[in-house]
Amino acid sequence: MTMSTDVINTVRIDDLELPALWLRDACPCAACRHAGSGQRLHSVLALDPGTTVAAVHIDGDVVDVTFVPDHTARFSLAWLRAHAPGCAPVFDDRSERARRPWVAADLPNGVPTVAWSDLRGDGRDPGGRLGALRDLTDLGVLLVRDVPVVPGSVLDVARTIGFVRTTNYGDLFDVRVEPQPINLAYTGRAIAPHTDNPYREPIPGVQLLHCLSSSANGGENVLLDGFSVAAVLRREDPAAFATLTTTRLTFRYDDDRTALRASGPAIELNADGDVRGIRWNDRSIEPPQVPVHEVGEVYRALRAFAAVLARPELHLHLTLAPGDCIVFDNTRILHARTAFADGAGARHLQGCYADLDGLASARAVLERTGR
Ligand code: OGA
Ligand code: NM2
Ligand code: ZN
Ligand code: ZN
Repeated sequence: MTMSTDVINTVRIDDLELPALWLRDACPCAACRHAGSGQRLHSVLALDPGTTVAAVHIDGDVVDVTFVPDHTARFSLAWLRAHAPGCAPVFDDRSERARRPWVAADLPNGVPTVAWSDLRGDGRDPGGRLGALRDLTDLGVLLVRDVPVVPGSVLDVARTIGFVRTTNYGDLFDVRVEPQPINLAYTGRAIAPHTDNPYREPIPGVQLLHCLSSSANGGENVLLDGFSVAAVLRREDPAAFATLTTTRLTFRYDDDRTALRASGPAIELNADGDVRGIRWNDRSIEPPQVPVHEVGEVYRALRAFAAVLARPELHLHLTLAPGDCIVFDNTRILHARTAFADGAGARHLQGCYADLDGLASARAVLERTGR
């Protein structure tokens, strides 16, 4: 089928509406886009705002478009359907809408689990790696089993899902009782549900904790889905929910060599009003810097959030054994641990951070190649 008129500003194919300027920008030819990376080879200034279409020819899945000024582009109709303006889903949507929020009862078998060899992609289950990356993305948690009980292995696990994010705590950090702790993590105290490093910008998107040895006496972990916590608050106390989405809280960490501060809402919304992130840590929150008449409501909302966090039905319990490594979305999942006292065995975890973009990329590459 060939359509030809003097000036076409918008191409219509069935229910698709494709503005000429948008089509010209999307041209995938080797003069417009670099073949290997898909990177655009010219600036937006090189796109003529007066671009129109002179002719469109459709043959099965192949759509040829001739532009004024002179250029021709060949598209796949399937690609146009998937990418047309207003039709494509947001690729990097990490909000509650694009995920699977859970409470403990939704995971009767506990945290989704993968063997270390399967996560690497050379184990017995050929679909293990993709399944694990999907679980980690959608549920926000993953337990990797049979990681060698060797210091530093946590970095190997991180490198199979992304890139290690070095911080003031190092490439990796040891979580165990220390004589001069620079963080409450390095004591035997209980730690309430929190996300790590809210005093940093950007906050590390992924956290890993690898168990090298466990204490016989306490030190159990709890995980909660912050998207579900926020949903409970939105339903039961909309005023507190609104306060926590609009109040900028400041978080702080200081030691001899370090002075970190960052601020943001405890519950972060995207432009559509969906929850996309949780920032919460009792240890590092500063007294709120808000107008005096708002102080009372902010504390009321903080208490309401903490009260939901304390609900047992949201708590997924797990006890890490040597060789277990939990991986979770640190912008969504809160983690906690009970107090412990080292006796016969001393509790020792090694942790590190990575970012969510690396995870999204690892998953997308697997989905693209089917391996
Ligand atoms: C932490 C932490 C968990 C644990 O160090 O931030 O949450 O199980 N540790 O010790
Ligand atoms: N550690 C374990 O964000 C935090 O301060 C939690 C982080 C010290 C790297 C602890
Ligand atoms: Zn082109
Ligand atoms: Zn922590």
